[in-house]
Parts: sequence; C-alpha cells; structure tokens
Amino acid sequence: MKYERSSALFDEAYRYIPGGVNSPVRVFKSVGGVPVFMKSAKGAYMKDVDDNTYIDYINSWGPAILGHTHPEVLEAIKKQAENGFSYGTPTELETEIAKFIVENVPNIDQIRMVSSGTEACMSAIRLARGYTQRDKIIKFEGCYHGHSDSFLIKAGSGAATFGNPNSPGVTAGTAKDTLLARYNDVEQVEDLFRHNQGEIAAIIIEPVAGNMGCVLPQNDFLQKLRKLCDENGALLIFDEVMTGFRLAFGGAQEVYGVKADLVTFGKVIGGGLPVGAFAGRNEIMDHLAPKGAVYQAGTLSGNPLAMRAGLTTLQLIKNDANFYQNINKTAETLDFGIGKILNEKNIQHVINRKGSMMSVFFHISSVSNFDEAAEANHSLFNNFFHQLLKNGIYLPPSGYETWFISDAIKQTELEKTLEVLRKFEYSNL
Ligand code: KE4
Repeated sequence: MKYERSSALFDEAYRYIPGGVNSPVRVFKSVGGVPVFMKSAKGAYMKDVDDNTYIDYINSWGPAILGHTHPEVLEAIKKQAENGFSYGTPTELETEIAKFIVENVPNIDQIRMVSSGTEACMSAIRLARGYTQRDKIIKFEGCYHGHSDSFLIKAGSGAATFGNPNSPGVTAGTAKDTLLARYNDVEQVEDLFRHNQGEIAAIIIEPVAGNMGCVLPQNDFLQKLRKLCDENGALLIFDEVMTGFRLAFGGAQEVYGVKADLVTFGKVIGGGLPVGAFAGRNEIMDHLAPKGAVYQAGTLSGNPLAMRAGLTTLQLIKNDANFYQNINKTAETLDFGIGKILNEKNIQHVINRKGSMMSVFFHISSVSNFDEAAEANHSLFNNFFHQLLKNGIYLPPSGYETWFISDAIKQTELEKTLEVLRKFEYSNL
C-alpha cells in the first residue's frame, strides 16, 4: 500500500485544522502512522486518495449500518435536496420520523432531534437535572457520551485513547457534579447514592459500552441500575448513540428488557448525515422548551436532508425481517474466525461482542470495565491494526473503540479478512 497522497494531504491539513483532523479519533495518534484520507465509499468498501481499497469495519463509527452509499438512501437524499436544504421551520418530515421512532422504541412518547450524539446526551442531562431539580450525575469510567463538559471525566473513546480522560478546560464546578463508578460495579453505584442522597439527578450509561472497546453489562447490571434509580428518585439514561437501532430495532431497552427514563440516539438515525436525538415519556419531555422551562435548541435540528437519510435508513432496516439476524451472524462468524486464528497463533486475547458490535483485546482473558481494557496490550493492537490496514482491512484506529459490522459485509469480505489475519505476524511486543 502507498500512502503518499494521504501523507501530503495530512501535512496540508495540519496547517489549517488542529491536529489535521476534525475529530481526534480519526488521527492515528495511538496506532501511529499517517491517517488515511478517504475519497469514496460504497457498500462494504472505502477507497483512499492513493486508490487503496479497504473493507470497512468502522462504517463511519456506526452510521453506515446498511453499508456505504446505499442506493435507496442516496436516491432519497437527492430527491429531498431538490426541495431545498434547510428551512428553519417545522416540516411534516420531522413529525414522520419522530412518529416512526416513537412507535418502534419502547418507553418513549416524544423525541427531540438535534445534530450530534454530544448534543443529545448534553441535552438529556440538562433535562434530567431540570426535571429532578438535582445537580449530580453518575457516569462510568470509560464510557463516552460526547464532549460536553460534564462528560469529560474519565471519558472513553478518543479521551481514553490519548490518555486525557479528564480534559483541561472543564471547571472544578462542573466536575464536582459528575460522579464516577466502574462499569459493572453496582456496589460503587450504591455507595454513590448513599453518600449523595437526594442529590443525584440521573445515571447515564452506554448499555453496551463501545468507547473502551466493546464491554458488556454483566450479572443483571442494567436491571440493578434501574432498581437503584427507582429507589433514589433518579432517572436512568441509556446512551444509545451506538446501540440504538444497531442491537435491535428497539435498541438495548428491547434486548435487555430494561426501561430507561431517557434514551439518546445518534449515528444510525441519521444514516450518515448529522443527527442526534433524545427521547422519553411525556412526563419528562414536557419540561422541554417551548412547552416547559428546560431550554434546548438548534439551527439545523430536524434538517430535512438528515431526516430523509435517517428515515429511509430506518425504514429499510424495518422492512428487512432478517436484518439483525444477518448482521449479528456476520459478527459471530468474524468473532469465531478471528478467535480460531489467534488461538492457533497462541495469542492470548478476548473478543467482546454484542450484536454487530465487537472488539478484540490482546493479552488479557476478560474485559468488563475500563481498568481491564487499559490492561490489554494496546501495542499489539496497534501492530495488528497496521498489518490489517496494509492488507486492505480498515479497523478503528484504537483498541478503545468498537468495530461496527454493516449489512454490506458478506462471505467474500469475511473470507478476505480472515485470509489476511492468517498472515498476521505476531512479534511478542
Ligand atoms: P457525536 O457527538 O460524536 O455524534 O456522539 C457522541 C457519542 C455519544 N455517545 C456515544 C455512546 C458515542 O459513541 C458517541 C460518539 N462515538 C465516537 C466513537 N467512539 C464518535 C467518533 C468521534 O469522536 O469522531
């Protein structure tokens, strides 16, 4: 693989854009090397500016669940664009997608569209604080809910990747209201409620964590959090920016049978265009402006192009009775195939997988929280990443990220991926 053009473009980007990227996780800082500049994507594949082609296991960090540039989504966006790009007024289309989501996701009566997962989670926390009249929130180490101040405390994703889980610029006043617990440690959450009685507005959690690598809830962890919230008058917020419409059409609430008070969305519901959302029952959502006093707004919230891309994506998923069975089966086949090869190479590893989300951790036998994710051998992951990259397999450029399987990845792509993996040279890093 040649990366000359990516390299030249990165140098130029570095001159005008901080770190050369508009989102830190895209830079190859943790895995090393020059970030690859893409110029096109179709189905299971992306093509870079040096005309190298890759099988894509990031899928834009989740949104491209159908695969890239699905023809029906493309057609729908083109048609919508002929009617204009943005009006800044209510549109029928916003009601159509809101109704569609409310009718398909458990325990929500209303939904507010925004333009990113960060906005969705930031607004959900403000609403929870306004509704409960309490200030504190509980988040989990290694979980990432976007880059608003309250969340950049022991955050996952890029914050963990670059070793700055507590970002400068977040004031002590803000940080004091964010309480931290270890993922899957219900005793720590009980302690926090005991020591902050009547002060905790909400718990916010990734019901399946994807920002410390993929980490699953264990021993009825979500059910226990539900019970603690009920006992302490706090709201349970499921951050389903990754899991929403990915784990199932009803998301993690459907898969785990746990009722959240607020649910946030992003990624898939925009089909690749900028969309986030937060939703809940009337009793809570009615506190949101203009009906209630909790303010939240956005110039491009409900943008018609993004709504059309999202609604078309969701309708295509809904109309395919085998959609989730297929992508989950693909992930299982990849999981078992990688596991078999790494075992044959005597490489100790663990693969965490839920639905079509998965990640590989090296030199560790189980990962159930951020500390264990950090104990994994990330140098070996970085080596693994580059050996696959130069053979046309594009993984998330960090061991603290999740792989996302799309419906465009079929037997051909799986066979090619496993063939590359068999050649993986394992130097004992
Ligand atoms: P955005 O603001 O990036 O749309 O969403 C923030 C967010 C919220 N909640 C969860 C569970 C998320 O995974 C995210 C964003 N995920 C990262 C990937 N780990 C986005 C990639 C990036 O930061 O560029």
